[in-house]
Amino acid sequence: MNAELAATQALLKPRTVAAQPFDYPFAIGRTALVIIDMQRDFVEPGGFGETLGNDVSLLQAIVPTVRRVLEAWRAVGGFVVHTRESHAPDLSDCPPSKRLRGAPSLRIGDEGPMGRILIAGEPGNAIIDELAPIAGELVIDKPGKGAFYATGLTDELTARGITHLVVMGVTTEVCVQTTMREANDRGYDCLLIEDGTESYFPAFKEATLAMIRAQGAIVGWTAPGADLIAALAD
Ligand code: C5J
Repeated sequence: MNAELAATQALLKPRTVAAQPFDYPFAIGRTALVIIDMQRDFVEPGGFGETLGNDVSLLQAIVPTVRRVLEAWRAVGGFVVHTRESHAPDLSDCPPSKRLRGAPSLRIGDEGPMGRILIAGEPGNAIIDELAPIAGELVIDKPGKGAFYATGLTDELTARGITHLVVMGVTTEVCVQTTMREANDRGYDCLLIEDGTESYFPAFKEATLAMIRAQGAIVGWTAPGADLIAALAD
């Protein structure tokens, strides 16, 4: 068998992850790894999240796992999508309903410790260095919490024949959960990596994991990152 044929067969080989509420079937070549909003302003000390009084060490703790899964996924030639919660500098894509809620002391578009909050191109809006996108990976700037709303994500996935999403990132109950629900309604089978997602509120993370896999995977599946990596080595 020539090398090209062997690589194609590996990408299309049926695999399973030991997941909850039952095994998650997937093929690497039909699956995108989607990393939600691992941005400096949410994750790093001194950013937007910490300024609002959140303990960012909770979010920082998942970075090694997210990186391990990302590196394993890159090593097998899987497709990667990174998202950033990000608005245009003139805020034309930020409805007042979004801007006016939250902490009145620091709103989207205000000058924060790492530049204007959630504005494209500002230092705090960047993905953290440890998880920086590389050539060939897709970066989606999203004005909503979900990665499908007002973005080209559906077209990008359809063009690549993607039917399954493996999801990591922050925060579990906001942008991660919203993206999984949007994806589920669009027909994607989604697996959430349990130790590759985090919330500023641990109880919200646990509740989200339980909601996702309830009622026979009503939104999707959950599994530890090590179990996905084991499935890639099969
Ligand atoms: C995300 C947020 N990324 N919590 N945003 O979850 O506002």
